[in-house]
Amino acid sequence: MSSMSRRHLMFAATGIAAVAAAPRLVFAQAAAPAPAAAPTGPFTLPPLTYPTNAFEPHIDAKTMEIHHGKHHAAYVANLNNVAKTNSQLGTAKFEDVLGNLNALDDSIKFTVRNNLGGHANHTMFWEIMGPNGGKPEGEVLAAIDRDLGGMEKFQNDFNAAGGRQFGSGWVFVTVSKEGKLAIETRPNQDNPMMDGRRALMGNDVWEHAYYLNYQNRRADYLKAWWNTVNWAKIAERYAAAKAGTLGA
Ligand code: MN3
Repeated sequence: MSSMSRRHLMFAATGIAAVAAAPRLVFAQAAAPAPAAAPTGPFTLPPLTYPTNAFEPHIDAKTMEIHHGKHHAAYVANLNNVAKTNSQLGTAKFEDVLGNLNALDDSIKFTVRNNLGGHANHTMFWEIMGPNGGKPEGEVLAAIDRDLGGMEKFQNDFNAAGGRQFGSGWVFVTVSKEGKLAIETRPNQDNPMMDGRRALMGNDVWEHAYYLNYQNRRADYLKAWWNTVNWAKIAERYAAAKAGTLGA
């Protein structure tokens, strides 16, 4: 990275005047894939708490290996690259950065949006999946019945929303501090935190999440994915949302 673009890499919030109108070339460089040797830094890839074949036949081991070990790892590596010259980024909470992207210098906004969004989304994604995930119970089940029309309608609506998402993106269930649930979709690696909301759970509908096994059959993947959901973890996240402590 040139010293010129390095000078662009600073938070506007530091009080140093942001450089206006960073050239598009800087955006393109910043969005490049991770280098072969991933840099170390404050961001780390959370390890999976289950083996990569835990969800077969619904999600194959190879997809899990590539999705976690390559795609998510690339977001982490890209963040560590940005953090070399923006150390504040490494210690900030997901929600404080993603909820305030306009505070970032233009030269890093695009990279942070995509890669911190991707890191947050995938951290949530691995967390809310698990083998023998059970069924929704208690407060979560009551909220699904109250806000989403019951489990069958919820799953149908969630799958339909994920199927409609054009191109790459996510389908989420958001949760308010009052515990109210809603389905929403987001393009690319955007996250509800960007609008001050929280994701209770979500499914990745990027082709990299399913293409090896399902090719163009996203609807089949969306249906099968429910077999991987860890409802005990979602209950924990629901409680955290109501306590105001739910991050990514
Ligand atoms: Mn993904």
